[in-house]
Amino acid sequence: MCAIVDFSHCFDSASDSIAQTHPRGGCWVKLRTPLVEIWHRLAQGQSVEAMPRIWEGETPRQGQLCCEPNRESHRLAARFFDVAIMSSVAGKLFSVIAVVLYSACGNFAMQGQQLRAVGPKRTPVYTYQVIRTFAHDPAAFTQGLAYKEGFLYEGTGLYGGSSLRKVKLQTGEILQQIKLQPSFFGEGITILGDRVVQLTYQSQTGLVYSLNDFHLLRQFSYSGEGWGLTTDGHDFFMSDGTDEIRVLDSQTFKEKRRFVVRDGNEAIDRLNELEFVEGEIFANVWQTDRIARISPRTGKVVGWIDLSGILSAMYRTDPGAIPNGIAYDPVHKRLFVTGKLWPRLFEIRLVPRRTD
Ligand SMILES: [Ca+2]
Repeated sequence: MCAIVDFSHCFDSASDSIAQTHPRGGCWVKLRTPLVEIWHRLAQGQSVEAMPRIWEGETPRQGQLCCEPNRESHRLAARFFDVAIMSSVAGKLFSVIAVVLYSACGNFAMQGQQLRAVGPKRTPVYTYQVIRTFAHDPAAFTQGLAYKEGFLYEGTGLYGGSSLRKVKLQTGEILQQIKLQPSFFGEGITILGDRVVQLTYQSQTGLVYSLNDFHLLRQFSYSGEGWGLTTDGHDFFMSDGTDEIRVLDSQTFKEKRRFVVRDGNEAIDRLNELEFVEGEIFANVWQTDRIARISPRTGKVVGWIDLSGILSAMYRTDPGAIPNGIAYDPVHKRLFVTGKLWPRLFEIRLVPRRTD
């Protein structure tokens, strides 16, 4: 039977470790469906197994459910709705919904066996082990990161502050740098052969440089916004802030195809910085601590990486200081991650998360 439990003591916006500190080991679940729609579905007796997705460690917001992993099945059993909204004036309306939700919750719980039978298989979640840390320019608004032969290449954003850099991995020293013209907001970068390619946010302009001296070789155009960029050695793969990834011809920069990124039935949008890693595309998801591991063939999310807590909260006072930067050294199989305005860059090893 479902019960309302007050988790409000867990609400700590300064903490990234709610899931870890919660005495019952709960996890926060973000709903991709509006609360009212959930209510309708529950009222109609529909199952809700496809709605929750785990965002462990996130501070709960209005419209979220707090769930606990079912120890027997590792699936989710509904326990609670967001008590935060109950304390707000606007929460009065939601309180009414919540009562219905509470009533329906028992129904949900009774459907548990059915949900276990028909629910989607949970996508594997990985956490990380830090192998080494390196210095990173805390003023770099990182939008693109790549590695080649001992050096990092980094694209930074903001109007008037965008750049392309060559960085010494061991020290973070900027060895070479060009500034973009003030009308360009730099975005993702990638390296193919002797060229560096950099996207711009809303200027619909791509920039192609010589890797050796950052001499601008040419520009190209695309529709929509430019976010992340990577390559499999043949084509370019580009994100634009939506749930789609475009595949561009590496010579003409014309779009060859595009695909939607989905975790089960859920489209994953806000795909940001990209990196090809051992045949998969790793993608930062904007304003989260998560990296999606994506099949470039199907668009299917084959895993999640949770970077929660990798950078101490004391360095993340700026709301823009989110994870955004993935680079891979295929020779030594080293994975590097950093973020906007982060003073550290991390070499990490992925560790499957225990689901007990
Ligand atoms: Ca990258």
